[in-house]
Amino acid sequence: MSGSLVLFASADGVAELTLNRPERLNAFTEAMHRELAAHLDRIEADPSLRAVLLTGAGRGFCAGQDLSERVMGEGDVPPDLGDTLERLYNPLVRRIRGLNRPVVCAVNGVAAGAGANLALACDIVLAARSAVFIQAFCRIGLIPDSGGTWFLPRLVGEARARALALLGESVPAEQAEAWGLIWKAVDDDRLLEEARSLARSLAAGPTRALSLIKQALASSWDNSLDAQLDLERDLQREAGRTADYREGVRAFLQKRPPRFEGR
Ligand code: T3D
Repeated sequence: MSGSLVLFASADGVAELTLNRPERLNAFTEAMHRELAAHLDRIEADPSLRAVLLTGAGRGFCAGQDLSERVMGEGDVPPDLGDTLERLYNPLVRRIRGLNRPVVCAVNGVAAGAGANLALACDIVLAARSAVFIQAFCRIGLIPDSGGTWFLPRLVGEARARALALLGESVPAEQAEAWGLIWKAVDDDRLLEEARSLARSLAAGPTRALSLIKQALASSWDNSLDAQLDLERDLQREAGRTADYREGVRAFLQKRPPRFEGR
């Protein structure tokens, strides 16, 4: 492991990133954003890292923006939060959504504010049964950011999205699973093991097809059925030209597990 505010480790094709300010429930500082961005640069540049696992150190996953960086005295000019979203949070969410390999999130404890929405930006979210998700923004006079107003209605529907955003109540992991906010709630002591095993199996998958799947799903919300059918045609054409597709068909016919190489 290296780094300090975000730990990086890799094994079996999986890059594991651990937000590491446990005494502040891994709340984001600018420095932590910078470290996370540098790790994502490194992952993007290394094709042998075929899946990413994101988690948090200690009892929380991430409590969103570190509010001690936002203290204002009477008469101070308020910080430009549009600027911090533009420079830090929005690029992070865009990178995770657009990363050409799957991202698994293991929510080990409370995920609040931008921390909750960072988790929702990942492709597959597992959460410890003791974890909770909080759209904490309205508690401090803000609106859900980092994609919250986009993810919530799409994942849980309009009625729940409105209540979650307007009330800022805690949603326990099992409720989050039942509502479709996340993939699965798992026993606390099994979380990392299950998330690692899932990430390893994704890392051994047909990486280019998995990336094309992400691309297709990302476009589906804005496309008509006609446009989406056209996109599926184009992306499937691309998938059909990969070595992994060739291997997948051969393995099926030879009744053996496929050995995908991510190309
Ligand atoms: O600003 C911009 O650039 C715009 C972008 C904004 C994005 C955002 O994320 S805005 C939302 C910011 N986050 C919050 O409002 C959540 C604040 N935290 C909480 O509400 C609670 O801590 C939790 C509900 C997450 C957890 O509660 P609990 O009781 O389990 O823990 P705690 O005792 O509140 O927190 C433990 C420690 O972490 C505590 O420090 P202490 O007293 O032990 O020295 C607490 O102050 C610290 N902590 C928790 N969250 C933050 C934090 N310190 C700084 N910033 C935090 N966000």
